[in-house]
Amino acid sequence: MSYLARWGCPRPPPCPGAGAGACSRADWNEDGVIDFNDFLSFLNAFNTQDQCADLNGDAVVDFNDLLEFLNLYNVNC
Ligand SMILES: [Ca+2]
Ligand SMILES: [Ca+2]
Repeated sequence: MSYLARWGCPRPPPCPGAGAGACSRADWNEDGVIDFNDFLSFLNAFNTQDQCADLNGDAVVDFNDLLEFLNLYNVNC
């Protein structure tokens, strides 16, 4: 499945946290460390309904994705 079909947005891949430097999807700024800056960056994407914030892949950005992020956030790199 293509990126566009998967995420339904014109933004090119990868989403934050999915790049080569990322240690987890929660490493939103891909600096190899999961910290509060990643949480703030994710919240920005979440608040703007950025499809990259759809972490559970159900095509909706909602509270379940925030919970999914918190699960990833609690896993140290
Ligand atoms: Ca980070
Ligand atoms: Ca979702």
